[in-house]
Amino acid sequence: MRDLVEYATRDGVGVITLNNPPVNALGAGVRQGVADLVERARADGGVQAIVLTGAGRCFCGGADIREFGQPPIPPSLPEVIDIIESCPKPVVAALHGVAYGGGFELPLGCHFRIAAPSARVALPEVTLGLIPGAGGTQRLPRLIGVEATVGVILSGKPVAATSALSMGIVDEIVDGDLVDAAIAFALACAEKEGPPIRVRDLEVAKPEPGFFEDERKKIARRARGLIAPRHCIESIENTTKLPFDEGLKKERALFLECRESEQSKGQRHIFFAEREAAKIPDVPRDTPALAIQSVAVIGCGTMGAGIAMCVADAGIPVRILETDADVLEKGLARITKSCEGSVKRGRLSEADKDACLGLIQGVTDIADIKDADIVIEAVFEDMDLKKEIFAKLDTVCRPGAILATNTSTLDVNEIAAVTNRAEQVIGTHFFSPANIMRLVEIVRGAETSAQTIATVMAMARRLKKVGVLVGTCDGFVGNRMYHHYTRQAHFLLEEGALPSQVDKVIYDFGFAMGPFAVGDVAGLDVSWRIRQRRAETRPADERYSPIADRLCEMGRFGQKTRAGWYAYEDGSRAPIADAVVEDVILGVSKELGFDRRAIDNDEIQERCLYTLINEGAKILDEGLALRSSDIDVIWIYGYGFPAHRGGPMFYADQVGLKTVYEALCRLAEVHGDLFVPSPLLERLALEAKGFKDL
Ligand code: 3H9
Repeated sequence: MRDLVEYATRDGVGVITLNNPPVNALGAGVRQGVADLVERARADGGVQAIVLTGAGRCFCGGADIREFGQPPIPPSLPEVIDIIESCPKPVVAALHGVAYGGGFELPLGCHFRIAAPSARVALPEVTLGLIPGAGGTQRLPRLIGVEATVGVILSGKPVAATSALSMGIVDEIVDGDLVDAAIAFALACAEKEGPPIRVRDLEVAKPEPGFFEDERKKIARRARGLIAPRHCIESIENTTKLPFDEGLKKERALFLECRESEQSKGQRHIFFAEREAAKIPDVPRDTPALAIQSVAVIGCGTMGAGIAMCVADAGIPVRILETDADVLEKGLARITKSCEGSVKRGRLSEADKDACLGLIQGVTDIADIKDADIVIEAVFEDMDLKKEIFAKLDTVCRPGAILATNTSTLDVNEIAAVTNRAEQVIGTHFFSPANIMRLVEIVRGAETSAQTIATVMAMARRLKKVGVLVGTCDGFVGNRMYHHYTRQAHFLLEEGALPSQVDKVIYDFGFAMGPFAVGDVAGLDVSWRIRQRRAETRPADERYSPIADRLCEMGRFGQKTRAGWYAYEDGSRAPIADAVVEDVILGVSKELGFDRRAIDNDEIQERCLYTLINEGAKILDEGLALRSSDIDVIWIYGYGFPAHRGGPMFYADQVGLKTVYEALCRLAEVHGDLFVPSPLLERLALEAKGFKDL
């Protein structure tokens, strides 16, 4: 059996190599291996110093997250780090690739750190609802100060080797063979007098008075309701109040509290769900993907421009086709402005902006996109228009090119049917703003080939997006569920609630905005058009709320008209409750014969979320999503479902499907068919199972 940790001696240096692919996670076997081998090197009179390094693509991706929630297996990571730190022989960590989480705390316990230029260190625990639990909050402040530590730990973002060097995190960056350099470095350290310096013994410089209070205020809104960021600050602050050992003990307690919290369970679920979404049973990982060297986007509206920007940002040349030269010019100007805005906000360097803009070319003749490897159509939601475009693309584009539609609701099969290459037609549903939002629903048509799917999934990864494969149906997974969620919100208005009350409940649940505020941002005319299209096929007896239509008929399209579900003052995005809207709502309630009543917040939350979950269950039953966790990923990355709740299906499992089922049955008795639990939900609830058991 392969050793999870390998050992060799070279020139009087014990070289300990983590060898647990793919990321050398610090599972029980690795921890035991490191502890044993440090003891072995310590006891070996022929060894003067120790090098700790990682085999493969990185030093270490941190604690093995899969072990959380399992009974603990000794030695713990803090124990292993203590063995390293108290070793009288110098221990040098040699870092390459990522050194994240526990994989960074381990080197912090070493006496020296050297790095290859590829090295990146981070403490991303907060993104998993955790605090660093193996000394990171206690050692890093001793090395770089509390201010810089707060930045590293609360952002969870990687620090590149050069910054790590200037911050004092690493002692040296080496080109050439990392282990050779580490051995030479270790031997030089061994020659120095006295025991090696331990990070734990360094003084912590006191920050300005009020520093921690300010940091707490800064995160108050962004991290509202979250345990981990507050615990991170508390633990870092402890370095200014407590001796090292006490601070470490407190850190462990805070870490364990986080680890057992529902919030961290939700965030850990999403970490794995995101990676699981890349696995498609009938599209094996080795399916050869086509090379994407050039992209064409059709339409230079908000979506087209956003898609083009993220394609160019990934270094791929992109042509945007817009037949109207004026519209094209305006679209390109918007792209330039948006890139300049990113420079101002520090998200993009001037050079990267120029490189990005240099890769975008506007064209007005369809013949100019004939050589593209993939064409992404992003014109507005009109089936006839899309069919016309795809028929033309099929004749113009080179054979083998993929034709993708950015439709958010329309039938990909119907679009594919107008081409002679249905196997190369696919949906790529980006979310707005496309250059920011991480989700792409990748919509598989009945004939879409495995190669087309593999190519588009790989392209999504290259664009730094999370691609989730879904089947074809009206609205696909996300918008189909969203429709049921917002529809419930509209019914609540008819029965007695107001937009601000519903939005507050959803905000308090953890969404950044409630459905009405979101509607105003997205533009109420967009969903109005969709409702008009659906009107022809809507069953006559289906409950339908006309409130949104009434607002649209009044020209209230949301923020862009400074009036929608709310009113907006000039230049402000702050929603203000509007008596006009209330009049419309009250009028509709009266027309429909509702006796308005006080609706409590629990009812709002249940009705909005449980109908969402119920629709998710139907989607699963129909095979339109591969797994419940894919639905969670879609909702976290596309609709702002709070990450610490793990997504709607995970949340349902946490609440208990029996509870969800019983609530839906109760609601169905009062409000009718819209709440009838899906057969899948019913079966799982009655079998005392969850979506996770599917
Ligand atoms: C921690 O350290 C707590 C400590 O403070 C205290 C402890 C006491 N565990 O992302 P990829 C798997 S908390 C288990 O596709 P990449 C991943 O699931 C941890 N598994 O590759 C995937 O499996 P599969 C703090 C892990 O090159 C495979 O590895 N650390 C772990 O794009 C490849 O992953 C973090 O938060 C793990 N820690 O990115 C870092 N990491 O092939 C989390 C990865 O079956 N990890 N896997 O789907 C990452 O950010 C990225 O995975 C990394 C590699 C950058 C490492």
